[in-house]
Amino acid sequence: MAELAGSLEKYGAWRSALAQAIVEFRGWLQENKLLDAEASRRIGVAVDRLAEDRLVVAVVAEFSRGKSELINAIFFADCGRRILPTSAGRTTMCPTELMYDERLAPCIRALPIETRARSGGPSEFRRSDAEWRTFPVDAASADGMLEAFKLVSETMRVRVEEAKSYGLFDPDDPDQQAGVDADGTVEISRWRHAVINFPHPLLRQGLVVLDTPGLNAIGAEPELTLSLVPSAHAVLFVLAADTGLTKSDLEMWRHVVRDSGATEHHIAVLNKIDGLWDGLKTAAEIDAEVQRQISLVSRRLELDRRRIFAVSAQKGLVAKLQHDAQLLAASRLPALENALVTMLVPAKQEIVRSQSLSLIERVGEEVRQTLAVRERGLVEQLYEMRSLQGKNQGSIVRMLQRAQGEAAEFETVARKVVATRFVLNKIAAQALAPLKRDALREAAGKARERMHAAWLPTAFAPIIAEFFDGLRQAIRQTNARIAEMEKLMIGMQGNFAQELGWSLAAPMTFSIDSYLAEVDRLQEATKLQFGAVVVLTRGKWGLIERFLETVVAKSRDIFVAAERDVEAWIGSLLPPVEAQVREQRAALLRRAESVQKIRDAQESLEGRIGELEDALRAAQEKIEALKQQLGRARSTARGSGQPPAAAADVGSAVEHPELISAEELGLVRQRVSA
Ligand SMILES: Nc1nc2c(ncn2[C@@H]2O[C@H](COP(=O)(O)OP(=O)(O)O)[C@@H](O)[C@H]2O)c(=O)[nH]1
Ligand SMILES: [Mg+2]
Repeated sequence: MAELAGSLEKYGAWRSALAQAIVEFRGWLQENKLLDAEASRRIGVAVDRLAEDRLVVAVVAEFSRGKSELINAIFFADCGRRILPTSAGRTTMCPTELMYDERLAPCIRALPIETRARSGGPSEFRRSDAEWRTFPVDAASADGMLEAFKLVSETMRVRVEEAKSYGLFDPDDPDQQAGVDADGTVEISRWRHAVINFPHPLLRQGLVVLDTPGLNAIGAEPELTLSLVPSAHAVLFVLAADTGLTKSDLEMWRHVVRDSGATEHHIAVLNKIDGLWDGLKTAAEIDAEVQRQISLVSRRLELDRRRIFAVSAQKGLVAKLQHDAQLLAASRLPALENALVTMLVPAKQEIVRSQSLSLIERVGEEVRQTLAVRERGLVEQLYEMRSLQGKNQGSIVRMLQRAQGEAAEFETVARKVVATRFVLNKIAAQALAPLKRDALREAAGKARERMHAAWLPTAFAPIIAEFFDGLRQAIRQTNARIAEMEKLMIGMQGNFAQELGWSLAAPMTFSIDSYLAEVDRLQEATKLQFGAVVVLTRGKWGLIERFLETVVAKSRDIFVAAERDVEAWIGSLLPPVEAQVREQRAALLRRAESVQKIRDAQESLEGRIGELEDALRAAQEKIEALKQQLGRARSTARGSGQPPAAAADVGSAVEHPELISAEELGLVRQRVSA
């Protein structure tokens, strides 16, 4: 689709220009020896995030509503043919992600269904390559692609017991009973999850399309409903005009889509409106019928009708393949595509923009302060040197003594930083402990044990509620430690402001409250899901266990992310202070040394003053250059500026200046009192 392609392409170009501008900024900082390890790490994270940025569209529906056809029509019509197989039967048996990771050759990676007999969801298996089967595909040939995609819909016949062990067979379900052959086997999907790596232009731009199977299959894989669908940037829920809104459609809408997140991300699609086309009806009559159906869907789904699009995916695809503009208009596909573009790109771009800007400002502010300390030091030295002009040896000696005195005083400041680091490390360990895997594993183990002991499904709800209460409590504990660290830093900075006149940027205000909200959301989803699981599985322990596992895995994801954020925040506390200490120490050293040289008549006062003037000019030029660097990065982020000049090739070999060590503390003193 030209609109989406254009929009994604622009967004992609903006992202890479921004990454380039940030890399250039880092290069400049590095060249000028203004890059500390922490800033370098933060910049690295931001650049990686820009490169890996993905936009996920999930397509959710009961089978045969036309999901695959819709994906073909919206995203892949330019392949010149139907790429995802469609048929009247249950084609898409396993959740399928279409994406492109350029580090891999075009291929299909599929997770065998047998992994369902073991614990862990697809995302856990995703991390271990060995579990996946990889099939290369010939991306250059459309036939090859179609053949390859058929692989995803492969099925196999297994004995009922085996299907049961995968949680795919319910003897109480008459439909499933009817599927059992005379030889006691049933048909199941061969694969549990598939990832198609395919170098299509849209996918290259970071689009990921998730095609999901119908309610039965989706219900058996809680990860889809708890994780993949809620994290999608757009969810298309597909209905078909010929079947209307069935009970299972409604169930799917409620449990999988509506309860999974914000309505801003949801679109309902009423597909197959070509079934209403009738040579005997006028266009107005057909439109009235379409509008009537939209109203009905809007009422039943409780969804704003502006979020409902009636289309014919099939006619849309045919129209695109045959370049038939009239048919395309009749398919009403373009209106849906426009809505998708508006929903997807601008919101995502805004988030990425504000994250990048806040990084640029933060790093810029830290460097600006370092340079300000340098400038002030040089100004003071110059002033001192100029005051020595025409003075006798006695005053020079006195000045040396003063410089030595200040260096010694400074030593106590540097010691305070080391002491603070020590205390900080201790609190940091306490802050991170509640988020550790072990703590979570223990809580999960307890919940599982209690559920086993209780056995009655009615007793499960309070146990799960307690599990979530425990998660919230852990997050609050961490927050309390975070507040302590913040206080510690503010106290230390207040000291420095008083004693040394340093103005340091206050630590970034930080809490992991957002993760509390995520726990709440997960609990809500769990509650709704759990009802369905208890009903669907009719007390089957294996399925409940799998469901619980997914809840635990999802909780772990929340905690892992929280832990990472907390670690990054802690890591950002001291480096700016340490950079100032380093800068100040260097200034004191220079100063004492130059007075010493003048005392020993190794250097003329005039020569030294000249040097200091040069150094001051250089520092001021750097401050100016920093402003320009920041301005350029900012305007690239805002999307207004020119793309940065030639990409500076900045490797990862960043010099990491050492933090202040205890040995270093004595050094200043030694050097100046020599
Ligand atoms: N008449 C009509 N049939 C469609 C349309 N979209 C899909 N179909 C048919 O519906 C059946 C199921 O489509 P498919 O995309 O495989 O559905 P899925 O199971 O939701 O992925 C196939 O036979 C398609 O040809 C449409 O817009 N109009
Ligand atoms: Mg399908």
